[in-house]
Amino acid sequence: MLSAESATARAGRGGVMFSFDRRDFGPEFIFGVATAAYQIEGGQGDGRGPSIWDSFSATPGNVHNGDTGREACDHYRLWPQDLDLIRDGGFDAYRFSFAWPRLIPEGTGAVNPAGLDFYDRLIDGMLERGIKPYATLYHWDLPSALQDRGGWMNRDIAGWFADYATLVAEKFGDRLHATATINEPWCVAFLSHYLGVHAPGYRDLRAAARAMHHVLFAHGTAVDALRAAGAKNLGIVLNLEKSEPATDSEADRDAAGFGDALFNRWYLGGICKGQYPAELTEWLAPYLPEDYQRDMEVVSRPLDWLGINYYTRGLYKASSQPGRPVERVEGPLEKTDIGWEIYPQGLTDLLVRVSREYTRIPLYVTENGMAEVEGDDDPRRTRYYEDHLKAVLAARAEDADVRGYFAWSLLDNYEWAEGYAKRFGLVHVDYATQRRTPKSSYRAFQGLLHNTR
Ligand code: IFM
Repeated sequence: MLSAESATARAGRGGVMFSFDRRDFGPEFIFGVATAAYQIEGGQGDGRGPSIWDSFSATPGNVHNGDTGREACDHYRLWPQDLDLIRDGGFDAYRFSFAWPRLIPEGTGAVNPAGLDFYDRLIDGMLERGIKPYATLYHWDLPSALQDRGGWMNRDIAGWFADYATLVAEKFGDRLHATATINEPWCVAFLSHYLGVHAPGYRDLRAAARAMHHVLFAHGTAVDALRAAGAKNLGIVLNLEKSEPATDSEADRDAAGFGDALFNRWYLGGICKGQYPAELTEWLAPYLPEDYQRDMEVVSRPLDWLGINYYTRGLYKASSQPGRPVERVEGPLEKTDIGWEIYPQGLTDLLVRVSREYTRIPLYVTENGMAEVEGDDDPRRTRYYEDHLKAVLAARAEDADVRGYFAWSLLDNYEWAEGYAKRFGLVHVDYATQRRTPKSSYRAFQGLLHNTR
């Protein structure tokens, strides 16, 4: 292991550098960056259909400052320079998402040729630069026409999603290194249908219960469709949080257990074991789709890898409000600019837990990163990455089979309900000019990865 001093000398640049060496992760370990279509693409003409985020963000009060993804980072036009940044940073892989409404504007039926052309160019551009494409089919931009038909609340979404998956596999499958079905099903279901924070903005337990099941049923159905069309290396990306009690009281420990079921075990249990946690099936019993159990074999289709997005922990206390099972409380640890506690140990704990209790398929950290105040010099972000990459090494030392790590995000981008106010990028984006400026955290990765691909 190199000292911080020698790593800095090796990179020959100023700023905070990583204290470890790429070789500590082994020759096969994948380093990548991640983004998502709605957060960076813009380019909403050219045959792209409307998505739920277009109307949700156009509705006053939903998004900070009324920001929308209309232009975002203009990646639709500027993708060549963005791929150059990935290559020049020394990254092996790029995790991106397809926009369903760009490929199939109404969600089902007619395909948009300009959408096919865009992703053709983008994927070929990655391959030309020696970057492995890691694709996600769904990162939250549901075609509005499907929301009109009930979206994730309608069981038919499994068929709509499978048809879309087939199109992607047929057009691009032979060039994709890996494909994930869904990004962060907890956000698709609970955050968007119970907490109302993301599109479509429901606050309704029945809507949430249905979405919680249908999103996983659609995932399994898409896995079947992708495999039937010859796609390889399939997975799903879960956002997991380490659940901890606010105090050592029995009530708070129970609350943390319930929070864990809601955030983690519903998805891990469904996908890896074909079983949802009993406390949730009891709580949601009046609202879950009838006979949901018949779908569990599809929900738990074998996968080739599992992606884990990790940002922080969840701290829980027993709820004082009737009908509300638990409450989250603010913790005392140092926080990022979006208010999330910085807790690298939680990443080690989750990776070890998943590999001991749920699955031995390869794990990837498919997102990790922090929001930081605007600026090109971001030593706190470099330290965040340093501590979380060490957490990955610690998990590997405990036999968790972690094969790769993707930083969120390549660029500052549209942070959903927070609009453009929260910046997660390794590269600064001036939204007025679309000028990209690498931050010192990007340079730290460059120092780590340069000339080692
Ligand atoms: O920006 C999001 C991303 O779309 C999904 N995972 C969490 C990130 C930060 O909030």
